[in-house]
Amino acid sequence: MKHLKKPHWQILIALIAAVIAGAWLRTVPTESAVHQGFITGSKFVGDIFMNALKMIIVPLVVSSIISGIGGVGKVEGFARLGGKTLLLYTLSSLIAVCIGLTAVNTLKPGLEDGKPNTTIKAAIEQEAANLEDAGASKEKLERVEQAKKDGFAPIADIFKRMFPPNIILAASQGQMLGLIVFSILFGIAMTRLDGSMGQTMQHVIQGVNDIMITLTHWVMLAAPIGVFGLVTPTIAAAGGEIFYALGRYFVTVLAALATHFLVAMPLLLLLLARVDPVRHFRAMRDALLTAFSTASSSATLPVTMECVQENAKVSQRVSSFTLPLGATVNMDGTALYECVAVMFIAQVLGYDFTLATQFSIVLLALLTSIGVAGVPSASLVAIVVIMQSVDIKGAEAAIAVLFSVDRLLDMSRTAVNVFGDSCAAVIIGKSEGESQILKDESAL
Ligand code: DAS
Repeated sequence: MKHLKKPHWQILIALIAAVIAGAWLRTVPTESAVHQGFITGSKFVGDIFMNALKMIIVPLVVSSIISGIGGVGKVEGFARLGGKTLLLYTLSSLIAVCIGLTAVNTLKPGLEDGKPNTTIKAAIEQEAANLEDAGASKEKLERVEQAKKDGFAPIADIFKRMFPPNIILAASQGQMLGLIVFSILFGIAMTRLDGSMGQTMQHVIQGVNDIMITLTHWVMLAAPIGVFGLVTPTIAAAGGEIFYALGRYFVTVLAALATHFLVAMPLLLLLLARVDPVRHFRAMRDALLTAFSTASSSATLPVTMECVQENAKVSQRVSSFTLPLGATVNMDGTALYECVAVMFIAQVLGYDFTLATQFSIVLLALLTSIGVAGVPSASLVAIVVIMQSVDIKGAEAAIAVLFSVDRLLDMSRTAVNVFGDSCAAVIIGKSEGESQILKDESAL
């Protein structure tokens, strides 16, 4: 029973319970009081858990980056860290997109006997026909528009977001990039304080960070209940018919994500960090389960930082820089997903893309994944941008169809996003000579 003390076992049991409860709810009439009560209660609990995670993000990330950079000290050390991080993020995302492109060209989920899948084509045309109707697709389009506002920023905006005019507003809007840049600049300036003032500031900031880590532990105590509340409504709502038609698409995305998660990233860990990938999977269990349950890299960030620092033993100096940046701009699972989704829709609508067009989709998936926010379903908007860039007509209608089965895929790709960030932290930590990484068996 000692295992049950470890959060990941409790979260795993909560996930299984949520799947069972969700499946049972699908047999209960949706208008019944039982169904309504159960869903309302689950969403209430799930929202509170998500809010509690989000509540600690800003003070944790800001204090962690500032005190982490205080530890780096010299600017050149920091420039080296930054260069390695960006190089590694680009490499891992590129590998992910290539895996996605290979999978969608091999499995061809958008084709049936070599021809465009008529069921899905009809669903997209139906959505397109509904566009002027105030019905379902309008509401879905509004969700896409909302996601555009919250979840995706074109590349040009990325650089503008790095220097927000109001840092408090950026914090309140969860604009992590501006916060990260501000924290880095603040940390570097703090290292220039002389003598006792500099040390006092470093102690204060480190103290705030330690307090925030304690709060993260407290929030994670509620993880099993929160996870149950988040996942049950998802399982209960998952529509059957559209799932069947999109089955091969679903399998293609999951197969590609699994390849990146179980093959590509472990290989990078072995080749670049010479660490045992199994030990890293064990270290990251809580964060992976939280990412899967919340479908939000940002909300999971406090848990990711806790797992990387306390289980994998990567220094705060490295993890406090690489992880918040990764949760914002490094999304391997998302980049892979965008590539598969765009190619899938192109297959369904009968487009036959040349290698050059497919290469541009790879590049666009890589670049747009930088702008995707770490919130649920944020990448759907990036997919619209890519489709419009390669002249696929009816992108919004296609998204509205994908939206209906997106949640479970979003949960999966978010877990891959978080795992990719954690692998980068380990690889960079090892390259910085941190020999204690993944050595402490008791922490796994
Ligand atoms: N859900 C997003 C995240 O939090 C990723 C996505 O929408 O693709 O990472």
